[in-house]
Amino acid sequence: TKAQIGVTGLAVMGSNIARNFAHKGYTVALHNRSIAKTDALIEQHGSEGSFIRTETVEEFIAALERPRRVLIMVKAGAATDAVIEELAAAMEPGDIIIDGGNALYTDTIRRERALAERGLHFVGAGISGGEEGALNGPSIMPGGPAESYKSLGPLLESISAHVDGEPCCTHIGPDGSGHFVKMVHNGIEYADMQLIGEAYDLMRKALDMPVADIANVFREWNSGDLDSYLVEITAEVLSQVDAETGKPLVDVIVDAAGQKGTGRWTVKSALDLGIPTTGIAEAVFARALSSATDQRKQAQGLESGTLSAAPTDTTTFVDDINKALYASKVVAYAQGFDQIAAGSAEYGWDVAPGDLATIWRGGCIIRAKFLNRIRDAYAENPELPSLLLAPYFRTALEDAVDSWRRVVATATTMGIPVPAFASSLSYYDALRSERLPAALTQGLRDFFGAHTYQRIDKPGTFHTLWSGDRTEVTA
Ligand code: NBP
Repeated sequence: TKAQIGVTGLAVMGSNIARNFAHKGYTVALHNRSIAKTDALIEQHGSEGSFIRTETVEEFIAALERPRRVLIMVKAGAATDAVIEELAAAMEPGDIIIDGGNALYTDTIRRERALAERGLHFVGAGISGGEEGALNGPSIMPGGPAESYKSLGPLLESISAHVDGEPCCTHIGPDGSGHFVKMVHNGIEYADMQLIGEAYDLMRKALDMPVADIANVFREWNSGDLDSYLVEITAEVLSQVDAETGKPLVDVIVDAAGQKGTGRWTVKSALDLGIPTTGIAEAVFARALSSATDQRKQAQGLESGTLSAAPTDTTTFVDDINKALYASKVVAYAQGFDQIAAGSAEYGWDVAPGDLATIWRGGCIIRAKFLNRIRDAYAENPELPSLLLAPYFRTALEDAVDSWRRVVATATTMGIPVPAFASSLSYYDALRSERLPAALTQGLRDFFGAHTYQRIDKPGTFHTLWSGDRTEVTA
């Protein structure tokens, strides 16, 4: 028998996805650059399903039924290009190469073009869910030609997570769209984690709560509006006690956050598209600041000032933090969806935001109950100008706004950094402002650079003769 799918790159993600395919009844051809990983998989899990062990790319390709489908799960970047080149040389027109790694979407666009010229289909598929998701059901965001989804879709959907009977996998759009939305997904994940971190920090520093109590608060929140994987695992991490010192584990972990690049890519793309993805940007910068350990060390002892309006009631303030977290999270998602809409327009992808809300409900790291609300919002109005303006979220934000302001004000007087809470509140306030100081910015730009401005009371473009008699002329 031949295999319906081949997986090359059998590190943690690839081997778990290969097992997931096998568990669903598919015969899976296995390949890895070094044979050790292939053998380890066969030895430890060979009895879980039908696998074909292969050593060379030629053997691997020969083991597949046609059209061949090969999923690449190697380190993103140059390794992916090397593997694609080897596979493409051995494959035939009509065959499908799927890249399930965290590729940069512009690489995916380039690769699809090059492979299409050789008659091969290339599908850049964002896969989220980490190790556990890969094995038991990830959220899958495949781009590439619609035609290849016909043959590939059923396989991918069968291994994906399911929520209410629906797969967490759908065709996102052409070429790089799948990896683009996966990138923004990761950006939202950064924002989500930063907001959770700020909520935790406030409970610690403004309320002096023991870590174990904070863990309980998150556990409780996980049964309300904030019900989500990240809130759930926050309770787990905060409950962990270090065996060596007996302290909460979080107190012995170095407070410098790492990053692999998808958050940075999201912000770079947001800058290029001109979309104010401020929540994600604050989260990426907060990680960078946390890692500036030497600078931070030298800044120890800077005075915090004399203001300090500590909250008087713990229960009330914890509830305020809950609302601030929810509202800021809605802002982060609203901004992420704006970026996806802009990317979709820029590249002609026609991405349906409601589909994303649907497939992010399960399997992925940002899975959350509130994605049902986002899905409903786009079902009701696919042309929503902003997620914030969907009736449900509008009401939720208006209900939360006093709490949100109290949290940011308290943090500010106490000298507790809340970049993501504060910037999302400012975003909310800027968006709802009738007039912004951008009018002054335009005046300044016209003054020093003759960049011109428009008037609110008549059409046309104008310039003031700032260095002359200061009369206004039509530009
Ligand atoms: P890694 O990203 O650590 O990659 C290891 C794999 O790449 C091994 O199979 C290795 O082969 C292979 N490889 C490398 Br490195 N260079 C190669 C080359 N030049 N030619 C052929 N193969 C090469 O594995 P991972 O953590 O399982 O992630 C796989 C992909 O999935 C990545 O793109 C990652 O960004 C993405 N992803 C990861 C997660 C996660 O939670 N880890 C989640 C979602 C997506 P070898 O065994 O011979 O060294």
